Amino acid sequence: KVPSENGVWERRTTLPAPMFSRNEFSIWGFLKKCIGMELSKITMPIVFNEPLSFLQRITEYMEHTYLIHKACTRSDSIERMQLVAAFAISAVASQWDRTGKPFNPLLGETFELTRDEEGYRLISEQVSHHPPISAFYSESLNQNFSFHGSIYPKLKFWGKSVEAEPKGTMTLELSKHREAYTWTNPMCCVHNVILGKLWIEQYGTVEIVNHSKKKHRVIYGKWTECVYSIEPKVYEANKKAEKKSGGDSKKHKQEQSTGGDDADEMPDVQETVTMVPGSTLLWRVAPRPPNSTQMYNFTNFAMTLNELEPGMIGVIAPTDCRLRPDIRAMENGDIDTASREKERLEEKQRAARRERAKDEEEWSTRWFQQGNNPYTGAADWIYKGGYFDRRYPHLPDIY
Ligand code: CLR
Repeated sequence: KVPSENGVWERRTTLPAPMFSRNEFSIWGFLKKCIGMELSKITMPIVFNEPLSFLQRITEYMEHTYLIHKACTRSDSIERMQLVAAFAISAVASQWDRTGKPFNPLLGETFELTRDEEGYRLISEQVSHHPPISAFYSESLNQNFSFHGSIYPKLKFWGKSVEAEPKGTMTLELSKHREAYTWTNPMCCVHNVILGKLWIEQYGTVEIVNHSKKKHRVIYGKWTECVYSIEPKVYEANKKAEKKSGGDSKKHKQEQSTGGDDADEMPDVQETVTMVPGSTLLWRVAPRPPNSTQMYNFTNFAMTLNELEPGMIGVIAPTDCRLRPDIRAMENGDIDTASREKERLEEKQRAARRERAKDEEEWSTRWFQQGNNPYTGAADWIYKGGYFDRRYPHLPDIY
């Protein structure tokens, strides 16, 4: 809460303390005791965490919301589609090099993000504990769009790597244009959990469906870097010419990470996207802040997520992640308190579950209800409304 020189409050650009060194800790030394166990049930030592809840981590999808605002201003549906595609890709850019494990949200935990200056607000809730499911709903303050979905991160342990499949549908509705887009997020793989340096890869096909359109543009680029759009004919012609001239006709196949004893080398992050002449740039990633490497490789956006802004206390819901004492202690560099508090909260959650079982009481979610996606029919979690009326009686005491 540091007021800047002219007395206006500004969002922080760093965390209160640098991260704890992970050098003396081997993930493998820990994980090998857990082979065959279901990964979501394993409690990892807290040094492998980052001081954000999973609800906050998925809110990073919102970092480049300006792309949706821009899409809303376009009258041409093809231009809108390109910007939506850029949004879907840019939404996962912040995951690059982010190998810290976010805190598992407690059942009923919520996270609110109101960004007046970026013209949107978001509410998310942990709606299921086993399996872990997080639902979110965001809307622009000028009623131009809503973006919502649910994420069930299905984790698989492959030996050398951990693979996360973010199950769940993303839905973007542009109300003025009466358009709805849906897509699913790419797979995420954390390499070298046994030896070598941890690094993150995201891959797989992300098909963005505007439920009424044919192919008009080719969109290409890299999730860590930038996205371009181009006329399909120009793109194909260029590829042909490139093949003829024997130019870099693309790419080593990603080898399966189960084989071999050596570490999977992390590709160099250089400017690797070659721009095809005639392309328009849709999005480019911003550089990470200078202190990022000591701060869990956070982006500027991520740095701000757990900040308690002036006037927030007593206004945000008492279940909000920012009020979790374990995450707070960790971001302050107090790892012992963080670890103790984490255990206390998890035990409190178990005790509450036992109580409910005794009374044969079912857990009821607060802001979302189970339903079907209106466009794809897939199982989904639908926002019930009401969070921003700011009446929070009878919320569970989870901290
Ligand atoms: C990536 C973006 C997706 C949603 C999603 C689902 C699962 C997340 C993943 C994201 C990021 C990486 C992640 C993973 C679950 C576990 C893994 C947080 C947010 C961490 C890095 C694993 C750490 C464990 C090692 C230290 C062994 O759309």
